[in-house]
Amino acid sequence: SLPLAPGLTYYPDYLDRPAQERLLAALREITRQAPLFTPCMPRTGQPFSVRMTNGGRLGWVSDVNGYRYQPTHPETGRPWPAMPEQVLRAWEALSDYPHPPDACLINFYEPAARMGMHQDRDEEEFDAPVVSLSLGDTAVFRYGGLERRDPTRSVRLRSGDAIVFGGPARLIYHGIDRLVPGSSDLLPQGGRLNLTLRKVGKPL
Ligand code: MD3
Ligand code: FE
Repeated sequence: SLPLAPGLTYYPDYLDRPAQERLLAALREITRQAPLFTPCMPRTGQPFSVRMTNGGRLGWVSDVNGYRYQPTHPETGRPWPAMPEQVLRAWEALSDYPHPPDACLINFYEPAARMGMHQDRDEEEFDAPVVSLSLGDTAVFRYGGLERRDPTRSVRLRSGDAIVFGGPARLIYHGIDRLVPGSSDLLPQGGRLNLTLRKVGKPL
C-alpha cells in the first residue's frame, strides 16, 4: 500500500482478476434486484452522467429534493440488496473501524461519464473512513484539500485497486475527470464500476 497523504492510502491491485470477476458477478445480481438509476442534481434536476445503485441497510440517492441516505430504492421502493461478502471483507481489512458499513454505493460510469469535484458529507459519522473499490476501465481520479481552491493531484484508479480516505482526508474534495477508454477487458462493453463503503450513522 502507498500513503498518498495523511489519511489517504492507496492499495494498487487489491483484488486479483478472479476476485474482480467474483465481485462483478455479485454486482450483476445486485443490479438485477436494484436496477441502476440516474440521480439528478437537487433543485435543477440536471441528470448525473453516472448511474447508481446501492447495497446494504442504507443507500445514497439524489433527486430534486436533495441528497440523502434512504433504506429503499427510489424507483422500485424495495429495500436495497445485501452488500456482497467480499466488500465486507475489504472493509474489515482496510477500514480500521470497529463497526460494519451501512451503505455500499455502486457507481457505474459509461465511457464518457465523469464526476465533478465534491465533498462527501451526507454522513453523520466522519470518524469512519470511506473505502473505494474500482472495477473496469481506469479512471483519472483527482483529489485536493478541505477547500475547493486547494491544489489538486491525480491518481489513476485501475481495475482491482482500493483506496481509503479517513482521518484528515475524509472530507477532501475529489472527483473523476475521465475514464481511459479500452484500459480493461473486465466489463465486456467497457465502462467502470466504483464501490464506496460508508458508515452513515453514529454507532449505537
Ligand atoms: C474521498 N466516487 O461516490 S471513489 C462518490 O470513483 C465518489 O466513483 C468516485 O466520489 C468514483 O462519492 C471516487 C474515491 C472516493 C470515494 C469517497 C470519498 C474518494 C473519497 C470520500 C471522501 C473523500
Ligand atoms: Fe465522493
